[in-house]
Amino acid sequence: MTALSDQLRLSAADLESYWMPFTANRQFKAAPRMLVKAEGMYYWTADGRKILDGFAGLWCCNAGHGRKPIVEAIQKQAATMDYAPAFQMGHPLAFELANRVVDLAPGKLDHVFFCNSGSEAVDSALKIALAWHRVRGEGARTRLIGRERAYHGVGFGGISVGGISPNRKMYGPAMLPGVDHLPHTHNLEKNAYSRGQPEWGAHLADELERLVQLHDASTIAAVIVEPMAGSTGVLIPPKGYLQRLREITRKHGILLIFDEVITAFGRLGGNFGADVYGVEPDMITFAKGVTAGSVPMGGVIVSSDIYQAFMAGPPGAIELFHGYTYSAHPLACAAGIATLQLYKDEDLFARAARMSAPFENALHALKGTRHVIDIRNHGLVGAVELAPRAGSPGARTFEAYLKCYEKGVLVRQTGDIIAIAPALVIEQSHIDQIVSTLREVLSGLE
Ligand code: PXG
Repeated sequence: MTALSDQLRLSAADLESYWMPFTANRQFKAAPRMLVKAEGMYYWTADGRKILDGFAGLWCCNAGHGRKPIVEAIQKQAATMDYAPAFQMGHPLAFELANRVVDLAPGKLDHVFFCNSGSEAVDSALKIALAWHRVRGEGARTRLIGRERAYHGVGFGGISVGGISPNRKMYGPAMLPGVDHLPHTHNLEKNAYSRGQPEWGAHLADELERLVQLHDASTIAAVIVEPMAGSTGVLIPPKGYLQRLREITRKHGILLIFDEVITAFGRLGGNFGADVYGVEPDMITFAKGVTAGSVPMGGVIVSSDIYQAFMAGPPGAIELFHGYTYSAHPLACAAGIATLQLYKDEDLFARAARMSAPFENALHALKGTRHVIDIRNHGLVGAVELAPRAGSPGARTFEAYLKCYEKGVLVRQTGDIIAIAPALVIEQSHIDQIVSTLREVLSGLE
C-alpha cells in the first residue's frame, strides 16, 4: 500500500490553493478524505483503504469505475485527435454519439445539442425554449417555471428555476426575472415509506393551472422539472403527477423540459426517466451517465418540432447563437460512444431494473433503525431520511455519512437525507454491505 499512501504527502499548505466546490473547505482540509484510485464498485483512499462506492461518484459512474472499453476509447481518441473546432467544423464521433443518444431517446425527441455539464445543459435548454417561442412569433413567452426543492445546476438559469435557497440567496438581482415555482411534492405525512412512486400528490401538478391563471399562458415559455428530484433528497414523483404536468403544458402551448441529468441512462431502470414514468417531454437535459462520469459531457435532446422551427431561415444563417468551445469534445464523444455501447452490451439498464427489487427490500429493512423517519426508492436510487438533531439540521446525517466512509462505504448526505445511487453493476453483496454499514452506523449515533 506504500505506493498509494506515498501519494498523500500533502501538507496543510498544499491543500490551501484549491477552493473546493460545495464543500466545507476548512473542515475538509483539517481532515481530508482523499481518493486516489477507482475500479468497478470501489474507490481506494490515499491511505490505502478500499471504499465501496454507494453513489456512483456523484450519480454519474453508472457503468462502474475504470471500465476498460471506455478507458481504451478515451486513450485512443486522445492519441488520434485531441480537439476539433466545435463551430463551423465537425468530427464524425459527434454525429455518431448524437445518433446513439437519439436511438435511446423517447418518441419525437430526435436532435441533440452538446455541452459539458448538467448546468450548461439546463441553461442551453432554457435558452432554446425562449428562442423557440421567439422564432415562432411568440416572443412574449419569456416566463420560466421551475419547482421548489429543484436542483438544476449552478448557472444563473439553473439557480433561477431551481428551488434551493442557499444556492439562490447570495445572487439575488443577478437571477433571471419572471421565474415562478411549482410546489415540491415531498410529504412524509402522506407518503412516508413509499416503495417506488407514492400514491398521494398528483393534484400538486394542478398548481400549474393556478400559475397559468396568474401569469397567462401567453407569457410562459417552459416548465422545467427533474422527473425524480435527486440532489434535494430523492423526491419521487407521485403517481400521475408528471402526466398531469404534461397535459397542462400541452393544453397551454408551454414546453415541458425534463432535467434528466441524474435520471437518464439507466438510473431508474430504463433509458430515461421519461420512459420509466411514461411521459414524453419536449426536451431532455442529460450529463453524468452519458460518459459514465469519465469525461465531462452534457446535452439537450429536443423534439423534431423544436429543431425544425429553427431551420426555417436562410440556409447560410447560423440558426442558434449558442454553443461552447468544448461542445461535443472528441474525448467526451469517444467516451460517450463507448459508454452507451457498454450499457447495451451488458444490458445494464435492464440490470438496474432487476436489481431495484432487492435494493428496495434491503433498504426498507432499515425501517425501525434508530433516527430513521423515512425510506424511499425508485430504480437504483434510495434515500434514508433521519430525524434532525434539535437546532442543527443536517448535523446527525453528516456524521452518519462520515462514519459510513470510515467503515468503508461512500454514500451522500444532503440535509437530513442519506442518498444511495450505486453503479448499475451493483451486486447483492454490495447492497448488503451498504445496508449493514448504515444500520451499524445509525444504531451507534446520538
Ligand atoms: N441538473 C440536475 C438534475 C442535477 O442533478 C445538474 C443539473 C448540474 O450538473 P453539473 O454537471 O453542472 O454539476 C445536476 C447535478 C448530489 C449532487 O449530491 C448532484 C448533482 C451534482 C453534484 C452532486 O446530489 N447534480
